[in-house]
Amino acid sequence: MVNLDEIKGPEKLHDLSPEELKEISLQVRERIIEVVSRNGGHLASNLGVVELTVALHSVFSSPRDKIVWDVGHQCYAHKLLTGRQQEFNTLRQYKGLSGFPKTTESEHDIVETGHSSTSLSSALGLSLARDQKGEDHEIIAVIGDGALTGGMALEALNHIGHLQQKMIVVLNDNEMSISKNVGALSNYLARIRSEPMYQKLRSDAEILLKRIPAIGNRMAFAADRVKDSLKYLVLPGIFFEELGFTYMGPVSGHDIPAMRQLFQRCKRLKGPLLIHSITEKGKGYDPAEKSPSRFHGTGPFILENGQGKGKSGAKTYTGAFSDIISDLGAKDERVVAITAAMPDGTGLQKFAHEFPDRFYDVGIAEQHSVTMAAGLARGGMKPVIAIYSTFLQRAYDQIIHDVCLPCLPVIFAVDRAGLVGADGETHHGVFDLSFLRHIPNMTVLAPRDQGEMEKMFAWALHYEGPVAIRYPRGPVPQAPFNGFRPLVKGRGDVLRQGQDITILASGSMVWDSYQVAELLEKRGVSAAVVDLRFIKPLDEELIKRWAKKTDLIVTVEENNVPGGMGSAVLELMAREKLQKPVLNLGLPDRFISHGSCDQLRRENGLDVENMVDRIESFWFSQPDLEIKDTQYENKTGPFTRKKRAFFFKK
Ligand SMILES: Cc1ncc(C[n+]2csc(CCOP(=O)(O)OP(=O)(O)O)c2C)c(N)n1
Repeated sequence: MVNLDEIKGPEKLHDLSPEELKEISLQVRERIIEVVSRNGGHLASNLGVVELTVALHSVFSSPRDKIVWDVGHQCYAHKLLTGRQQEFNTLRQYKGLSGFPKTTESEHDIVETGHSSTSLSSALGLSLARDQKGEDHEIIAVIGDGALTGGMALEALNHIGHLQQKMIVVLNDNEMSISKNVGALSNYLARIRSEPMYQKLRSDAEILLKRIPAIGNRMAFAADRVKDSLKYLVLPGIFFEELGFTYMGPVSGHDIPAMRQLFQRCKRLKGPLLIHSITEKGKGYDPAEKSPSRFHGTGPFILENGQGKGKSGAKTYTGAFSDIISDLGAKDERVVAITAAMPDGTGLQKFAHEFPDRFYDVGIAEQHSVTMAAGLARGGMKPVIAIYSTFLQRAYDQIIHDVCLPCLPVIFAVDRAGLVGADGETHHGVFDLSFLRHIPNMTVLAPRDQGEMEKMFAWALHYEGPVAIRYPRGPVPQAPFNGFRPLVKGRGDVLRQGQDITILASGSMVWDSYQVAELLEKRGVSAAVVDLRFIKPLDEELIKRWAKKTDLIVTVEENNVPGGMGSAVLELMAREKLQKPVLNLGLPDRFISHGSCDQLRRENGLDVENMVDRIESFWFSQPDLEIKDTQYENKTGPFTRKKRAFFFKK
């Protein structure tokens, strides 16, 4: 019997019989279910493309022929068939295989991906390069119906059709994005899939053509290329045909022989080709077939019943946002909520349920969502866009041009801001402070705990301008103590007094910084902790005061250091000629791979222990440091203590 472990490369599939290919599919599916049950991952999407992947690799010759996976979250079968079975159990683990295609991992991974709707543009570029160089391999892009809702995919379709470039697009249509797919295009695909009229008309037309003596078969084949003929008015896929593609399908993506036949046929055809493949998300694992959204991206689960393992049950930032936005929606009828295909992930499901008329899922269309929000704000509504930090990157120009320039009151609920863990470099939300804080009119905040988060959203609702509130993945701290200053624009909050060092922290790093200060105290270093609350505008007076009062400034943020909050503090200190050393703690100027958030924090020196060490060694490494008796005063009166202090040579 054929064995997956003997498939050392995809070329091995070329020699297998249909039965053996089926057998391999079963083994691939089993391996995926087993490993994802332990490591977590994009289970449902991967189970849906097992046969499709086997069929692709059994016809095409990767890496000579290039297969580009859109988003890339469905590449597990591809990994298993391209010589990575042995390491597959390390999937998504620290230093293990990535959950997405990675060119550094294999020559079969053609582009780095993680964000949606890029495959057609990448594939078009690759095919143009192929032709420029006079090569003759195939370029295949596999794109889901969800990813097809993204603007980039539609821009590429437009261009590919115009150029008439030879490439193959496999549309993997499972009716689902992460949740149910939305949009007019999605409705159109559903009609092709389900309306017996379309199916019947297609087969009638083909039978008719075949009946014409002698040339029948040839003509049925050639008809795929015939444009503007009457039959295209009634056949499925007319939308793609009109854009210049040769449409083939719909075909079951689980039918390996049928898929193989179409792929073989593609090799003989010219111009852009689109194969409409119908698949079932979660195929072959009952719990995932029943709940494809829940198993789109899952943590570890019990194999036998699909139940999640090891969830702490603690309330997350997303969970807190979900309640907050629903409360705000109940209080103010102008509040509308927007998601780009992520109602579950962003916590908007509750709002959608309670206020269906004020909820918009725009599909994977981040750019559109932001400009649409600007329109809603202009029209007098209070739009709240809930979006992951990494996907907001898509809408940078829309934020500047459509929201900030006219200073419209759009609220950005920027989720997953910080490290996200196993999804790795394409998904960490570590740039938003850098790409938001320099935009005029923008206000940027980060809550340290649930109470602060509530205050910030309530404040943003009444603010007449764009506001971004960023918060990370994971549990939201409940404030260990209360009673700090109310939220005032551009004002920070001093949480702990100290004499030697001032730690300026934001959002998810505030309570960790507090712990750092407590540990430093034990080592004889007295540190104040300030929650800046506003990354923009900064509390300049407060920073100036503390820079004068203490001898070292430490900034702590879960964002890349370049351009982030620490940079903002440095700009201020340079402008004000505040000559104090500054240590910027945050993420370094490189892409951070996958692993658990704790592992990645440790790797980057952002866990509490590492931060204590880094601050202490920075403190002691200062050449201008001297130890001197210093006068202090507390409630019991003045006292003297030895203080490590900086002196500045004039
Ligand atoms: C720009 C961007 N926005 C959002 C996401 C989150 N996301 C990952 S997969 C996915 C759904 C993709 O649906 P589809 O292409 O149909 O693939 P399926 O999982 O159904 O196979 C979404 C919204 C993303 N990866 N990139």
